[in-house]
Amino acid sequence: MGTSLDQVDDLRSWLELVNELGELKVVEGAHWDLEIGAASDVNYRRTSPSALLFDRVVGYPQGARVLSGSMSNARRLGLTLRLGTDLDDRALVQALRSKPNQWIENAPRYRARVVDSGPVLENVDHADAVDLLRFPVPRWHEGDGGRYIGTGCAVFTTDPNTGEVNAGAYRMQVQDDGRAVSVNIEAGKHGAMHVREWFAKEGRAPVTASLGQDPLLLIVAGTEVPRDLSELDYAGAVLGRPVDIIRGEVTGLPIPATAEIAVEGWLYPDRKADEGPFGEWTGYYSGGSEQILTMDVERVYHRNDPILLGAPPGKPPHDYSYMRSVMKSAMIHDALVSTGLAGLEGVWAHEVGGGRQLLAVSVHQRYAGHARQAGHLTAQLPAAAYMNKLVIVVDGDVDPRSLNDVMWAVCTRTEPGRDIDVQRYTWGSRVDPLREPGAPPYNTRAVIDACRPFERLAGFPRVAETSRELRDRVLAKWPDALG
Ligand SMILES: Cc1cc2nc3c(=O)[nH]c(=O)nc-3n(C[C@H](O)[C@H](O)[C@H](O)COP(=O)(O)O)c2cc1C
Ligand SMILES: [Mn+2]
Repeated sequence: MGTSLDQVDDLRSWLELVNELGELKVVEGAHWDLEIGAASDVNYRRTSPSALLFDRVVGYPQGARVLSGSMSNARRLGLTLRLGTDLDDRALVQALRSKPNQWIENAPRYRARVVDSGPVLENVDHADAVDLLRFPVPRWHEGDGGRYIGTGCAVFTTDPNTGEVNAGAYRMQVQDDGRAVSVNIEAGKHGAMHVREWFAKEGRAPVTASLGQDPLLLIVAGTEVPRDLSELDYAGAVLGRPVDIIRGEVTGLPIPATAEIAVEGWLYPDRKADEGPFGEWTGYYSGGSEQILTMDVERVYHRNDPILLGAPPGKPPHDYSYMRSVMKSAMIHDALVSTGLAGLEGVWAHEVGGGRQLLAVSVHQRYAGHARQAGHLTAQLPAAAYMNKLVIVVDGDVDPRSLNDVMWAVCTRTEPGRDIDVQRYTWGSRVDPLREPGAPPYNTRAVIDACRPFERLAGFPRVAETSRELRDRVLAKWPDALG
């Protein structure tokens, strides 16, 4: 007993702490084919889901494990971000205020540290011995076209000119009976730019990927960190100490020294395989099946009894929708403050929109045009632009985190003929279920002004709700009936 937060330096110590806090459930005897995925999905829909650790997976030895739901509540997300072990929703959002900006600023002081060895080197398989299906790789959703070993993963690439390292969470499907793996990087993502630059310069692109690690590395890899910054250094800033890495034998690219499982190889422009369909974060099998860059795995590194970190998306809430909401909300809030926008009360990136499609921004209106400015700025912030669909601007008296209150504001303060602006040819995605097959991934988006008209602020009808004082008085009077 008694793992402390600053002792957490890999997935094992993370699991120990999470277990001590009563936040972990072990599930034995599940099948890799759909049962791990379905049990995980049922779990996400509970209030405050536990983390699930699958052991004794059918057909696999005890110890070969899969973890899901790692960060599906405030307490585990808060501890993963090293903010504390007892945070609830509100306290987590409070604790995160201005943190993303600080982490960006501090990252250069915590550059990843190269070490000679680490637990990930306990087992090293060379090309001819590679078999990714030696791990209990799930087929997560019923419509999936294969087994995905990379969901909660961090894929490492470099800039061929500067050597700058990027880490992105890009899904990886097992190919060729376990000898190869496809890496699905959407256009516009940093990893895609690196790969393109390597192809142009050297005709191939080196890649390493960690498939189980401290979930902090999944957060930083899966979140839009600015381009000129390595996510490893950003993670170092969160930790307050550098991340230890080893260098891959074949490519020299980084691998977290305490990773559970890692792979290494080269991508070639013409080495592709059929990938997908896969249940996406939009809640659809919307990407279909396409030819995707695939790497023949040169090395597999893994710890003894390795743990695969699963983070499958799907119809929200899904594995990382809560993490996405909290991180996006904090980063967009910070970015909006950085624009100099006045009167910002709060931002929330709602889970129903996968943390991207539906953003609510609350402002105290100071001048005519302020509300629209807040909305249009938000819709195009680098932290928010990808796949946004709706930005709803509400007054400072409306809680942006309450879908009920936000939609009440839309119902009562939006005049649709006047208050909905549409932006066209904006940054969409291949996985948008509305995209016509073959069409470029643009989308359109609406900025919904759900604020009282500025010129009517003073005279707008009063809200008919119980005041805080009166509420507290009746709560104190009848605690049993109302508390
Ligand atoms: C669990 C998880 C899975 C993801 N899967 C993909 C994916 O398959 N392809 C993709 O382009 N982005 C995916 N993303 C989103 C990217 O990881 C995210 O946009 C990240 O910012 C990319 O890193 P980059 O900004 O350095 O490119 C995923 C995110 C998470 C958290
Ligand atoms: Mn990046």
